[in-house]
Amino acid sequence: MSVLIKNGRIITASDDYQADIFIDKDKISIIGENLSIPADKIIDASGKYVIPGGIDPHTHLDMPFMGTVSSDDFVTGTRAAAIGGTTTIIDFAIQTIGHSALEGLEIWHAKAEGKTAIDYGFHMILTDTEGDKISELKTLINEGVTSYKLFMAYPGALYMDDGNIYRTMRKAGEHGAIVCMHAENGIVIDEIVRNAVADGKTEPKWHALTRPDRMEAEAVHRTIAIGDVAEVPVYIVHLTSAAALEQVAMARNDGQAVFAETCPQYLFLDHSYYEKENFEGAKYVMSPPLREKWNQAELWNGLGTGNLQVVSTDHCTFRFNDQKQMGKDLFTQIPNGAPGIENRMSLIYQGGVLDGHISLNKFVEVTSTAAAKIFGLYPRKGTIAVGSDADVVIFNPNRKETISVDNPITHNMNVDYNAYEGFEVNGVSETVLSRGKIVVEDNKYVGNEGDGQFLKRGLFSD
Ligand code: DUC
Ligand code: ZN
Ligand code: ZN
Repeated sequence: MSVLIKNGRIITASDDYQADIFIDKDKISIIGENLSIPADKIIDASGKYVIPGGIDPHTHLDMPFMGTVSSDDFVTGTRAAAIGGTTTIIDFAIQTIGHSALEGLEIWHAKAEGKTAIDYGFHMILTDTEGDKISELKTLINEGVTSYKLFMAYPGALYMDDGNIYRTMRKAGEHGAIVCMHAENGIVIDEIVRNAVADGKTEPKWHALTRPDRMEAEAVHRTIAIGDVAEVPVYIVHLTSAAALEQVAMARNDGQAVFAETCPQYLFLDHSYYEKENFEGAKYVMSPPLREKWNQAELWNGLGTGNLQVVSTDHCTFRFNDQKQMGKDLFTQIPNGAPGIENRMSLIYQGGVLDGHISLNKFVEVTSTAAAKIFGLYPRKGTIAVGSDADVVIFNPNRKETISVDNPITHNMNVDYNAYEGFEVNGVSETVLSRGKIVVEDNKYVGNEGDGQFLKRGLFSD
């Protein structure tokens, strides 16, 4: 199959120019002006942007968590991602405590293989690296799993203490890998939660009120300090607050290899959502929680200045009508997570570019290129260049949509609410190619289960 994309405006993290693209099988083969090459399919991209497919390096599909399983699996989640203009995800495989990480990886391969609409990689959530288990890091790297997520939150579940964090970081650093951190002080938070519950505070808003931003900033600081001593690059996932961002900015100023992502929910939603009536605040129960609105300007500024490099989603869906209801009587039982995989590109274009916070090039950088570079996928993914995978999005900047669970152009996720219900976006991914195959055409999914392939990723140090 060959595809010729004509008359588009090509935007990468560094360039902005008018040209045609010839795709031969799965790669970008020629980029030039006025190409007239016979092709199986010709797409007219006049008046549209031609951008690298989005990369969402933080998703939780088909994940067992808090007594249930996230409702989007690798079929529905990656299909929705494709419709929204994302052509690569990096999901999180989990090591169960007491078990081998390789066993966990095998389980996640079985969940995803032959199911996905787009390419995918895995980070590994490590919960236990004691004794011989630490040597599994080398095997994971050989398997193309070159980044690890550790948790300072969720004691008794995913939590790892500082000693284990240091040992794991040290080994990852020796191998040239990168460590991602869920940075919230779970020990202190659990104490605050116990006090709140004892005082009869049960509604969803107490989820947020028991997880102060100071406990995020403290954990970010600790991650950076331990990472420095362990000599490993660190990546703070789902950073939410100005206080936490300040810690990242200071470390980057000092020249330390520290990176961070934020997510649309922290850029667009805020603490007031927890006040919604009829238990609707539960839709926004996620960790870390939504913050006071004033933090949003600081996060946009962080993306603009480069102290934040990536916008991911932490897509982790639980239906409102049954799964979120598990916490009807007590906020600690509400499964943590919210949807976003399908709406990220349009939201960041609207809130970032059109509302004047970031340039078009920066939009491409934070939604695609930076994640490819940090997580060992560049230049195969994350740019439009000869030899790169033909993961290409034709993005219409003049198309207006209202995000809604009832709008099939904005909601194909397997969850019964949209966190951005009623938000207007001017700018939509219309046609999406994944390794040269058209998987979305005029906003309709036209691909097949299993089009996506597992990506063995390179090392950060490379
Ligand atoms: N936070 C969430 O809200 N859900 C999944 C895991 C996490 O860290
Ligand atoms: Zn997390
Ligand atoms: Zn997460």
